[in-house]
Amino acid sequence: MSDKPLITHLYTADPSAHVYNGRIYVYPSHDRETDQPTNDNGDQYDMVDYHVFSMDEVGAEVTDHGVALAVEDIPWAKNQLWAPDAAAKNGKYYLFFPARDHDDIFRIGVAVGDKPEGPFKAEPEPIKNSYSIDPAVLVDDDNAAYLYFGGIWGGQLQQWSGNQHDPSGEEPTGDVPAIGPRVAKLSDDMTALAEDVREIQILDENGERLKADDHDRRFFEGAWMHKHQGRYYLSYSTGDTHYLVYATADNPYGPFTYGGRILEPVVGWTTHHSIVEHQGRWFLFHHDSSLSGGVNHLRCVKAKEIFYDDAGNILPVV
Ligand code: FUB
Repeated sequence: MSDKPLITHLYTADPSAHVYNGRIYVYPSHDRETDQPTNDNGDQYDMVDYHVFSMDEVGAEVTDHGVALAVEDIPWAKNQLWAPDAAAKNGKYYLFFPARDHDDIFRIGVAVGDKPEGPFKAEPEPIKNSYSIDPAVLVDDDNAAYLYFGGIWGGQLQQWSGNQHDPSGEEPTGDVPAIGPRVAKLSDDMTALAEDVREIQILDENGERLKADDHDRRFFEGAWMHKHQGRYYLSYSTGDTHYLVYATADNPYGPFTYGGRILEPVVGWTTHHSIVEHQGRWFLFHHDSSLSGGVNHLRCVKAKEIFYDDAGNILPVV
């Protein structure tokens, strides 16, 4: 399978892929050149709108459906439209997205549309009690929907403990448990949380929580949830060690047990992905910075077929 970028007329990243009406839709971040400084806070990821893309299958022509949502149309958002996701339920389509609010706190918003490609109309306020970045939504087989989210460092998740905001919070170090991604069930209309936000536990092979110093395996950002043969797969980026990894559970809340690596580091600092089934084959959508010659905040979306072994382990992408 080709390793070429799927989209070359724009810089795109953080692809969330879904199949609607038999067609693959991709909801990425829209990277752009910026005067903002490059730092660990991620100021250089200075995005202002979202485009939606679609294709008949991986390798086919990609359609750019244009701007589906822009920061000026989101009353509560100030800047930094980071990694989005989409979900379909009750005949509507929902675009979930993070942005900084006017107090510079990352929150998660939702915008509603009638078609997979949008346009989407943003709710006037962020989702109440949401925080941090990188939303990913699973609509389960029983139609219950779960919002997964969170990202440390620039994504501010280390500032939230017990769902309370402490701006001085830092990533822990040592043998204490690493920070986990968050999950909450969504309301039936998909615009609110239906329960308190819970922290997800990711366990090692001995049933112990992954440690804060275990940077090769601990959660950093970019959670994605998919189901394969009835099992729940939480996959995510390890951030400063640049891996895409996964953990599995028998329910949407976990605890999840670490399973292994999916993708080794790519060109560029960030790595972020989604996993989707299309026509009986499984695909990893992800990004790297090859299109810009390695500029971290100017990325491009790619797709690769992935495979499971008989035990349900995801085989590392070669
Ligand atoms: O695209 C901005 C941020 O970079 C995303 O929210 C993170 O997951 C990382 O890919």
